[in-house]
Amino acid sequence: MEDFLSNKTLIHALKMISPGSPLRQGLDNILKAKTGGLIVLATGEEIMEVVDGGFCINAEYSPAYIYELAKMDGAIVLSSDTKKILFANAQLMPDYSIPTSETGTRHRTAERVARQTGAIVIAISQRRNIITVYRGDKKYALEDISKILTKANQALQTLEKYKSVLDEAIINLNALEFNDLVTIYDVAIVIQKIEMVMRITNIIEKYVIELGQEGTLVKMQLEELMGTTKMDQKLIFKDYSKRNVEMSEFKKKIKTLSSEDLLDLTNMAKLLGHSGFSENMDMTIKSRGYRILSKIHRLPSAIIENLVNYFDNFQEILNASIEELDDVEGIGEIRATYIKNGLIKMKQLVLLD
Ligand code: 3AT
Ligand code: 3AT
Ligand code: MN
Repeated sequence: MEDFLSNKTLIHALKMISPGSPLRQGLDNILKAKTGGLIVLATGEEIMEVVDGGFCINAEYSPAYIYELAKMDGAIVLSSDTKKILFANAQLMPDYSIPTSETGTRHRTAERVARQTGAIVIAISQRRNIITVYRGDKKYALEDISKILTKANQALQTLEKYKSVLDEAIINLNALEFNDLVTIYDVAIVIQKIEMVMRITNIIEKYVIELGQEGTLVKMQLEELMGTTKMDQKLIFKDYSKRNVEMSEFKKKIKTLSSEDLLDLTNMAKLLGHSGFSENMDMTIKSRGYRILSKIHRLPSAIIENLVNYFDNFQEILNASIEELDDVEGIGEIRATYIKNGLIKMKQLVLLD
């Protein structure tokens, strides 16, 4: 069931019924009243092919109305934006040849209607106290908010650990870059740690969606912990990848690595376009300078681009005189001095770390 996490359409459904939404309030009312319920979000006219009988309600949606209507047998049909109650006490008649793994008639019907129409269908079990969401051939049983919160907080703790390991690796990379001592190995470590942080972040983002309003704190902590990680990934890629590798390709491939393959640093080197032979991992490599230059306050990215293209690598930029910097397009004497001083100051700070 957990594979819903990779399913965009189900994520959209979960957003609609996340805590705080009017629909969720209605579902919680029905859950408490123990009447059970079967709710369909009508995608369009085609949903009417499986709806038979019932009352045409055509009223504004409210959590109280839907609770009253759930006392009746049958299904409730809502508009796809959940703003209107279209029908109640309706009989759903999906194609009975569609397979279903459920047992009770309510849940069998829900699964079949979802498969047949692609609509979001929600079954609230009368006795088992569970809300199940169906869409296409995916289904997901909503978990208790407190359980998800616990999981989210555990994941945040893991993220915190990963992030502090990443921070150390980046501090180390800073020092190596200023001293011209970077090896492919050092870059690979940072790339690996960033990916580990990204993976746990993705998990927490899914929890945040499911938590809705209850997830505000988790979301804030997540953003705080993530900091500039996404940007760092992009800049490190620009600093060290071979010219023939695209960032989009790199991102696609690193996401699909198994957790074992992620542990092998030679794979990180390969993803950047390097040979990845283990005997080459200690070879020194030069940064282009994007990442460090972007730390100079208010230096426009167009200027960074010109600098990187004019000089061969970051060491040359670092060692360039003000006059040499002045020769770069878009850089006059004032800006050249500003860049030079910025780099000197950063070098002092980095060597203190
Ligand atoms: P009550 O008057 O409420 O007992 P009803 O005609 O309103 O009967 P419900 O929709 O409440 O019927 O369904 C009650 C149960 O009957 C639910 C389900 O276990 C069983 N049931 C309904 N339709 C079928 C069916 N086609 N095949 C097997 N069991 C069915
Ligand atoms: P519970 O977990 O018992 O709530 P269930 O899947 O076991 O659900 P039941 O057979 O007990 O389902 O049926 C419960 C009610 O579900 C009966 C009826 O009000 C509604 N229901 C079942 N099938 C349909 C259908 N095809 N269309 C509309 N409502 C239905
Ligand atoms: Mn039942």
